[in-house]
Amino acid sequence: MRNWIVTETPFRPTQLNHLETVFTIGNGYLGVRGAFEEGYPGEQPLVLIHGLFNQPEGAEVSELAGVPAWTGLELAFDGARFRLDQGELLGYERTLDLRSGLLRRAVLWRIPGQTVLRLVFERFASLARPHILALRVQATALDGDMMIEAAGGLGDADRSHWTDIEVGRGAPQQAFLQARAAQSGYRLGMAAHFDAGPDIRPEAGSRPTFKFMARRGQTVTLTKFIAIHTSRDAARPLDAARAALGTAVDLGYDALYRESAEAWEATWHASDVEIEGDDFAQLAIRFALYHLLIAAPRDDERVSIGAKTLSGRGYKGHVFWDTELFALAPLTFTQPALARNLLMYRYHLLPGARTKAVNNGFEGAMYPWESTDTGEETTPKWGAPLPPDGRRERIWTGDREIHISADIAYAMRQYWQVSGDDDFMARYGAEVILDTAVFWGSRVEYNAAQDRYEISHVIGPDEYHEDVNNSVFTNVMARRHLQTALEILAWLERHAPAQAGALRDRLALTPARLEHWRDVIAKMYIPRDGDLLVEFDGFFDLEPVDVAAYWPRTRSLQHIYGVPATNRTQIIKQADVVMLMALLGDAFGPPEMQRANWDVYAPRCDHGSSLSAAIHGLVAARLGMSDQAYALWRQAAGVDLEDNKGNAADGAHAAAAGGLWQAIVLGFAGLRQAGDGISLTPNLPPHWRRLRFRVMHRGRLRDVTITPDGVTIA
Ligand code: IFM
Repeated sequence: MRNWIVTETPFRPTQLNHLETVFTIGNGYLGVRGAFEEGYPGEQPLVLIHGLFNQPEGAEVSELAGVPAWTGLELAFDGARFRLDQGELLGYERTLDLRSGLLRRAVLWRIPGQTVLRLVFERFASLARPHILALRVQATALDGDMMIEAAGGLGDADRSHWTDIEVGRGAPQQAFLQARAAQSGYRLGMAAHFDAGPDIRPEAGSRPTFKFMARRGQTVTLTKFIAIHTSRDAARPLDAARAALGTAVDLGYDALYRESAEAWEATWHASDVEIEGDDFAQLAIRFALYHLLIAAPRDDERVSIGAKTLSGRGYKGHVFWDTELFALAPLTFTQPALARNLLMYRYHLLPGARTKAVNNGFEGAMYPWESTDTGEETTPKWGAPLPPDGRRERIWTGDREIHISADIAYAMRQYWQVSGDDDFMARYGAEVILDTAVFWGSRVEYNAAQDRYEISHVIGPDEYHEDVNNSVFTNVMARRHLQTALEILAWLERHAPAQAGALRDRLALTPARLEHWRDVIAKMYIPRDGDLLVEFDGFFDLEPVDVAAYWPRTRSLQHIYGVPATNRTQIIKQADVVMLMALLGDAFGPPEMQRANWDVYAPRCDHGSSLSAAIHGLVAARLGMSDQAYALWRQAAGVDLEDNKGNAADGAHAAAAGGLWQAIVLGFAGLRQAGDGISLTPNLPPHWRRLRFRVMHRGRLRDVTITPDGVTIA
């Protein structure tokens, strides 16, 4: 079991916020940060629900509106308030069982000057019933009788987002809350049931409260059930929450837990990765997959995974390319239904992408760099005030980081190839790919002097360079996107001619437009110097910096140099040409060409973003550099578990998590699609004795085992 369990022992009060992220529970509908029931100063308790965006008064962009943090409990024993910094902490262990989604904390505590008490806290978000959460505390007085006082309600609504807040009580053990998001209008309904067992009657008060004696050696159990609905999923959220709560209370804690654990079992059956010979790697990949699986919407195709999942306020819950190019692949290959949901999110938000194109003077659909529930561009234009003078940096990504449209097309094509889901492609994917191709056709600039197409004033994945011409990543991806669009249109004409005809009319896919695409494909400028791709025009004229000399460091080089100075150097923020290598694989070029590009670009990379290390690891593994690949993978694995970038408190990094899976399966195992099947070219880290994973390919579950002696696919 040990490689399924993330453990904190002893108590680490200096890491409260980091560990709140680590110990997040969730179920694809919501996420609950691992703040403690009793509450401590500096904690960031937070419950986020997919899609519940709101732009509060004075805010530049909308953000996920946290709902009341229902996990709070006031506990007192023999009159002493339970707190880990009071009394005597005799033992402490907090564990997250990734296999079943159960967060548990066992504490041995001496009431100040009195009885020793054993407390076990547990909580889970039901994977079987996404609107239900449960929490249980079991308290045992070990060496004397004790008086227990316990109060637990729903928590307060954040008034910067919520208005028309109404709270109340139903049955004596119950509480409810309803509210409306002031600007977006989403309505919220929450219902709570808190009990201390059938024989203990609640006290009078504004929330469920109990006061009773427990005998020495007796274990008492306090249980809290929560139900949550919003107007995104129910016409009358509070009624729906109350009904769901009633069912949950009737079922009881144990049955709810069992059905949730069974749902987890089925999920892991498809998605687990087993590694023998490396306990850390084993735990780390499961931890990464757990965070992806609790973030991936299950029943809702109008939401997507934010860069920091539902486990923190980082990036305000906004959705980036992190989803399509990093987090999605593990789902595409192991949970295709969840991958489809995420791609449908982009389909549903096509109107927003069309508006962005029009607003920028282009045709077709241009996806926003940061996306919420509307599909509009929601990248803030200005960063947070910086010390010492409160200066704010202009954020250009929303204006210039346009490769996202090609990234979405890439992900849709990959999903289609892996799943064989023709229905998705014919009814939804084709429209997205074709209308974004229309965008590229209008965005490219024809350079008559050189008889070539160029794309100026963009930002590539390397965001340290904020206004470049001919980002090779962008140009190659745009060209590939246009090729995909032509392929898909041809396929659609054969497969669903009526659909093809309708799209041709609706998107104005005239012969002249298609001819223009062919011309762009033939004449797209790809900056290169022989085999070496040039990251963007003039990249090698910039100041070279020996990135390796700045090691060890805890800050990015941009932080050390400052933004404008970094812009003038060859320091690369994250995988850019190397990202292209990861995406294109053999299509990037022959192995010597890949190696030549790696040798130039990998040493220049600062890994200033959490997205970077795993992708470098993937490419290094494919190139046969397994030690280097493992070191990079290990770095990526520490982003959330070890907080090695210092920002895990803001939420788990979805992209790093997805990158870890990709590096293992597409890198170390060397999985490729070959014709209608899959092929493997393993290059495992030398100390891995066995790697096993499953992939769903064209509706068939393949069970892959790799050892130093060979590969089996069952
Ligand atoms: O999308 C990324 C970007 O590539 C680097 N900065 C953080 C964003 C969100 O994770």
